[in-house]
Amino acid sequence: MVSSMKTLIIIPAYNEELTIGSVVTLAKKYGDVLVVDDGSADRTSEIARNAGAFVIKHETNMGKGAALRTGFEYALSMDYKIVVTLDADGQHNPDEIPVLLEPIVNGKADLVIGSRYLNGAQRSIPPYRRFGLWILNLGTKVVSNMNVDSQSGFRAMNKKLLEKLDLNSNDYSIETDMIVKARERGIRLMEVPITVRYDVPNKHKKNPVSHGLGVLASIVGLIGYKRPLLLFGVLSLLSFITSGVLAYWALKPYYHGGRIFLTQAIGAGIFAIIGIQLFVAGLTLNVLAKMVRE
Ligand SMILES: Nc1nc2c(ncn2[C@@H]2O[C@H](COP(=O)(O)OP(=O)(O)O)[C@@H](O)[C@H]2O)c(=O)[nH]1
Ligand SMILES: [Mg+2]
Repeated sequence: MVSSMKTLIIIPAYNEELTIGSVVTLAKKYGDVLVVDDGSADRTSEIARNAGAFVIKHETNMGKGAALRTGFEYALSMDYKIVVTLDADGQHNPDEIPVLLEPIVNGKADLVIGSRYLNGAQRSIPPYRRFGLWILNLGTKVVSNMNVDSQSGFRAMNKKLLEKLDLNSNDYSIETDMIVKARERGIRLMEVPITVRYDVPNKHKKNPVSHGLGVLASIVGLIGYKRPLLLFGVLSLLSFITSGVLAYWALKPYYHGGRIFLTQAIGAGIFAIIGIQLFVAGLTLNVLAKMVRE
């Protein structure tokens, strides 16, 4: 089944000369292919072009999110009805594109996410990555109420979604950004099972710690924006707990007939004040966030 609707397959690529050729060749069966070469220093552009892709090249490396946004702009300007995004490193299987297209073509969803959690494919994810993903998925759930494979870059979407979302992330946080904004704007979201390969030569461009922390920072930012009372409430609670521990420490000698530890007592006071301020900030921002939403 190949849809008759004009489909663009967008592949963000950064130094992927080893895999881009085969990914483009396989993807071509399902639509036009656009490779956004994000300032690669290798032959990604040349190979992609020879394999039959249209190539847009960023002069410098701007990040996966920026590359996808370049692709989305191109899709809108050329009036594509459907867009598929997939990774250039060979981790995704282009022959699964029809599975992602089906709900879009049949009008059942506006955004389809390829999920590693629906068919047990998550078992092939290395454990430390699985833990990181668990945290990012949880964070995404807190902001969007959607329990999905939030970091998967294998997705299909229709034109309506592209027109409605003004994405502004430049890095990997674009994946969460898209889910959160889709949810806000009443977009129908669905997941389908996909497989992911971990035996490819260049599967991760960034080290997992900075990659994960970068995405996490943006999710925490979103939590502060969407659910300020939760974020500030947790921080405030942590301050009060710290204050309690210090107070206990300060007062302990006093009950044994000695004098209180002054340093710990001052610390306890400071953390109590911080706790109160965080709580008040949370309440205030919560009211503001409500006002903005109404
Ligand atoms: N355009 C662009 N693509 C990137 C960049 N970093 C990674 N990618 C692409 O985004 C996809 C996923 O990146 P990858 O590092 O494999 O993510 P991971 O598998 O989740 O660790 C791949 O196709 C990369 O080529 C970047 O800075 N710019
Ligand atoms: Mg990868």
